[in-house]
Amino acid sequence: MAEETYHDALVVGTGFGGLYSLHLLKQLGLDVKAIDSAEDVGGTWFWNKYPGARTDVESHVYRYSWDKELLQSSPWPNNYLRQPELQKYFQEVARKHDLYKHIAFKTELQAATWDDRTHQWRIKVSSGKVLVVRYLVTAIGITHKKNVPDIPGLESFKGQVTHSSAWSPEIQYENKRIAVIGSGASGVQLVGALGEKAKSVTHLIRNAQYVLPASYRSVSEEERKLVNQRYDRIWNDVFASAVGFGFPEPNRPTLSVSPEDREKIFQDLWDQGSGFRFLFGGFSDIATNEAANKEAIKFIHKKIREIVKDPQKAEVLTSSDWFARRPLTDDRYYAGFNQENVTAVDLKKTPIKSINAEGIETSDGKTHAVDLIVFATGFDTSDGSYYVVDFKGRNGKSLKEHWADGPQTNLGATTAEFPNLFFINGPGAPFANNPPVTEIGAEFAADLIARAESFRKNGNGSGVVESTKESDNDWFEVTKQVAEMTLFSKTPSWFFGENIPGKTVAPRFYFGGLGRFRAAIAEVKAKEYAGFLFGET
Ligand code: NA7
Repeated sequence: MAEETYHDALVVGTGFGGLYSLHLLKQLGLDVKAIDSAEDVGGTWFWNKYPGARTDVESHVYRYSWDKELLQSSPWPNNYLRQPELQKYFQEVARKHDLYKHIAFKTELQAATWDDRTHQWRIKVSSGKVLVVRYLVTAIGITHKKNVPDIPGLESFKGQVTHSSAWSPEIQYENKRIAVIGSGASGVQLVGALGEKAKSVTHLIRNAQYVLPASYRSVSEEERKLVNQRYDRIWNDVFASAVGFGFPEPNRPTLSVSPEDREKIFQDLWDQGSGFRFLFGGFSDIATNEAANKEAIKFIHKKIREIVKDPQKAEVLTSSDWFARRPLTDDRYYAGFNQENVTAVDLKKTPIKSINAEGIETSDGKTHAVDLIVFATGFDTSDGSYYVVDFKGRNGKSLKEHWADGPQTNLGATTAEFPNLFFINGPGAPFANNPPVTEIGAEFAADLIARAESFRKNGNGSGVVESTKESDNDWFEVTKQVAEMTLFSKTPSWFFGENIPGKTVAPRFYFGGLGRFRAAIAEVKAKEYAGFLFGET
C-alpha cells in the first residue's frame, strides 16, 4: 500500500501562481502542501535556462505586487530580468514567506481522482505517495509540455540535441556549429545569444515573426527610487489596463494621425523597446484593425531591411503574416544576421526532410551539418499541460474527454464536474502580463476556497465548490467572441492550439484584457458567486 497523507489542500507548481497560492492558502489557516517536478522554486523560470533567456516584460512589473516590502527592495539591475535573477527572486519570496518547508521538490503530479463520497481528491505523485486533499490548486504553467516534432532520423544524429526549455548550463556551445529550429520567443532569444559565441548558428524558420528591439539597459538608483515612489499608481494602472505591461495604452487609432506623426510614434516605440509596447502602447487598434496592422508591419519590414544587410537573409526574416502572434522582443536578433556565422533557412521553401548523422537535411538535398540541434519548437500550451496528468472528475470522467471540444472554464478558474479543482492561469485566463494574471487567478481561487470552507465550518455543506456547465459555456463563448474581434484569431498560433497537430482549435485565452477580466470576477462575486455551486446542502 502506498503511503497516504491527508491535507486540506495541495498546490501543484511553484512558479508565480503556485507560490502565491501556497501563501494565500496558508493565510486561510489551511494545512497545505505543494509539489514541483523541479529541484527548486521558479516554475517556467526554473526550467528555461538557455543562453539569452530573459523576460520581455520590464523588470519593475515582472514580479509580485502583493509584497510591498519585496517590491521596494528586491533587486532588478536591468530593465529586463535574466533567468538567474528571476530564479533568485523566487527563492527570496519562498524564504521570506517560509514556503520551502511546505514544498516537496522533484515530485510530479501523475494522477488525481475525485471521490464524490468523501469530497476529496486522491492524488498520486511520482515519489509513490498518495495525497488526499479537499482542494487541488494547479499552477502548472502554460508552457510545460514540450513540443518536439517527429523528424525522421533524429536518433541517428551524432551530435547533441536539446529542447530550449531543457537546456542545461553544462552544454558547451562556444565554437560549436548549432542549428536552432523555431522562431518564437525562445528561438529568437537563443539565436541572438548563441551567435556571439558559437562557430555558426543556422536558424531554421518556418514562419518568420516580428521581433522588436528591447533596448536593454541598466537601471540607475535614481530611476529605481522613482519607480518605488510610484509603485501604488503603477500597479493600479497595471490591474486596470488591458495587457498589464506597465505602459500607457492610448485610445488612439493608428489611422487617426498623419503618416508623418505615425512614423514618429512608431520610431519612438521602436526606440523605447518591447514588442508588447509596439503592439499595444502606441495605438489602440493594431491587434484588431487590418489597415492599422499593415501600417505596423510596413514599419517593421522597413527596419528589417535597414538592419539586415544581406537581402537574402532579410527576405527569410520577413514575415507575411499579420503582426498578431505573441510579440517578440530582442536587441540582438536581427543585427546578429550581419555576422557571417549566423544564417537563416526558409523552411517554407526548403522544409526539413530528415535528420542524419551530420545534421539536418532540407528538401533541396542540403545537409546543414551541426554539432548541436536546439528545438525551440514551443509547447503543447495551456490545456496541454493538463493532459500529461490523469485527472478524473465526477463519474470517472477524464479532463481530456471533458475538454474534447475545447477547454471550457469558468473565468479560467474551475470547470464543471471537477469539483475543488482550481486552475491558475488555466485556459480562459486573460492574455496579459503573466505575474498579474497569476495574482488575480490565485486570489480568486483562494476566495472560492475560503467561501467553501466557511460553508463547511458552518455545517452547511462539505467544502465543495464547482462551476456550472452553463457558466463554463458562457465564458468560453465570451472568449471566442472577443478573440474573433482581434487579428489573433486570423493568425495560426498556440493561442488557439494550432501549433499541435490534432489539437482542438479554440481560444486558450481571454483577449478582453486584465481590467475587464477583474470586472467580470467582481460582478460574479457581487452576485453571490453566480455560476458557482457551493454544495450548500
Ligand atoms: P513558440 O512561440 O510556440 O515557437 C515555436 C517555434 O517553433 C515556432 O517558430 C514554430 O514555427 C516552430 N516550430 C514548431 N514545430 C516546428 C517544426 N516541426 N518545424 C519547424 N519549426 C517548427 O515557442 P517558444 O518556446 O518560442 O515560446 C513559447 C512561449 O513561452 C513564449 O511566447 C513565452 O510566452 C513563453 P511556426 O510558427 O509554427 O511555423
